[in-house]
Parts: sequence; structure tokens; C-alpha cells
Amino acid sequence: MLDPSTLTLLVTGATSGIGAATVRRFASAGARVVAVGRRAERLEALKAEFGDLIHPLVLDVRDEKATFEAFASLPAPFNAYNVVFANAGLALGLEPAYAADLEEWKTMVDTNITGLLVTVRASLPAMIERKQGHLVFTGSIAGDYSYPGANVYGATKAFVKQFSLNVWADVAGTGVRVTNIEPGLTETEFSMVRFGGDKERADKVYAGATPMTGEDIAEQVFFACTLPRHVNINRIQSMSSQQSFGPLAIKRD
Ligand code: NDP
Ligand code: 8X3
Repeated sequence: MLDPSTLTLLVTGATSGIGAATVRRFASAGARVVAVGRRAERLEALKAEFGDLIHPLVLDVRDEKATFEAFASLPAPFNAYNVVFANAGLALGLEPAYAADLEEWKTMVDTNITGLLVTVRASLPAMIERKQGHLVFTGSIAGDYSYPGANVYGATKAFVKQFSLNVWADVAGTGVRVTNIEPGLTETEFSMVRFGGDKERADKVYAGATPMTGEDIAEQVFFACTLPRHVNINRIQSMSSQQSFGPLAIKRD
């Protein structure tokens, strides 16, 4: 197993949920983390918790210019990152495709797809040059299985899955690894964001279902990243033990 204190991570979506839990999992084990998100106070709280192991980076991953500039000007030792966890993302709404808000669709595409591509393009060349690195993505079961209202959100995660496999085809043998983490039901701020801050509606998603937690997913990221460098985990798909697949629908007359 790799010594986690030899790892320097760049984590997008570090202010909440899966990303914040991953920052804590790795920093607790001695890794350094560039913690990226838009909410500065949450990044500062991580810095207060773990001190010099954390470099807070306030950034909107949809801002291509700012992302390239910020990654290129990271101070040592954070500029030697060897894990990039492209995790920032969101779902907005659960309306059927014929009623969904086009602006919400664009925001999901801009964040989950374009923001992720910018994150990769702004960080991957340096890891290739150093002959050591690991790209970890947050996909979703929604990238494999459909459900009503997942239309664009699920499609963005299908993109992440295939992009992850295709990048691996490009970088295999370079010293850079690629892993797509594909969680199911995980209780974070995800549903609060999806339902525009409606807590009652968000709580119903998890009620009585024992969802996974950000910590459960962080453990999977930790597992994939600390395996010896000759091992590449392509995909990890997980669900709450109370979640399963929906039946195929028949819309009868
Ligand atoms: P949270 O809402 O708790 O966290 C989302 C994170 O993404 C926040 O840190 C947020 O930070 C960040 N983020 C969103 N938009 C941007 C942006 N434009 N620029 C920078 N950061 C951004 O949800 P999760 O932890 O659940 O979500 C993390 C990932 O996991 C997402 O990609 C999501 O699709 C995926 N996922 C979630 C599942 C779940 O059931 N919870 C299951 C499968 C996948 P800030 O607002 O401060 O910028
Ligand atoms: C989040 C999981 O099932 O809510 O990606 O789409 S789901």
C-alpha cells in the first residue's frame, strides 16, 4: 500500500459531502490537500482543522481561465499534486425532460462536464510530466441506470464514466492512474441543492433508507489511491444496502 503522507491531492467540491469527507480522510492520514470550492469559509474551516496540510483554493470550476491560472500558480509543495479528485458537481431539479428548466440543464452540463474537463486539462499534463498521478472522478449510478427526472444529470454522469475509461486508454503506462467512483444514494447536501434548498423534500430522499455517507465514499477513494502503483481501479460502483434497481416501466393504457 502507498503511504498516504506521500500523496498531495487536489480535490474539487471540497466544501461539502463526498469532497469534504475525502479531504478529511486523506489529511487525517497525513496527505496534503488543495481544497477547491466556492465557499471560502468552509475551506478555511478545513485549514483550521488540519493546518499546513490544507491549501484552500476558492474557485468556480466553470471558470476556465481562473482554473488554469490557479492550478499553474499553486505554491510548493502543493504544486506537486499526484491525485486529482474531480468531484465538484450537482443535480438540479427532477422534472421530466419536457418540463425541465433549460438553464438548470446548462448549469449541470457546465459544472459536471465542462468544469470536469477544465479540471483535467489544467492538471493532467503536469502529472504526465512528473510520470506520477491519479485522476479520480465522481460519476454516479445515474450514469448507468435511468430513473424519471434524471435526464440531463444522469447523462452528465454517463459522460464522466466514458470519459474516465477513454482517458485511461490514453494514459495507461504513463504513471498516471484513472478511477471513476460511481456512488448511489449518499446523504450529503446533494438533495438540498437539487431541490433548491427545500429541506423537507431533500430529507424525504433519505428517510428510512440508511443512505451511504460522504465518509463511505471517501473510503473508496482512499482505497483506490493507496493501492500499489501497478494497480489501477477502473470503476467502483456502490449503493446503499437498501437501494436496488427499478423495474423496467410499462406505461399501460
Ligand atoms: P454536495 O452538494 O454536498 O457537494 C457538492 C460539492 O461540489 C460542493 O463542495 C460544491 O462546493 C461543489 N461545487 C458545485 N458546483 C461547483 C462549481 N461550479 N465550482 C466548484 N465547486 C462546485 O454533494 P455531493 O458531495 O453528494 O456531490 C459530490 C459529487 O458526487 C457530485 O459530482 C455529485 O454529482 C456526485 N454524486 C453524489 C451522489 C449523492 O447521492 N450524494 C451519488 C453519486 C454521485 P461549493 O458550492 O462551495 O462550490
Ligand atoms: C446521485 C445518485 O441516484 O440520486 O448521483 O442520481 S442519484
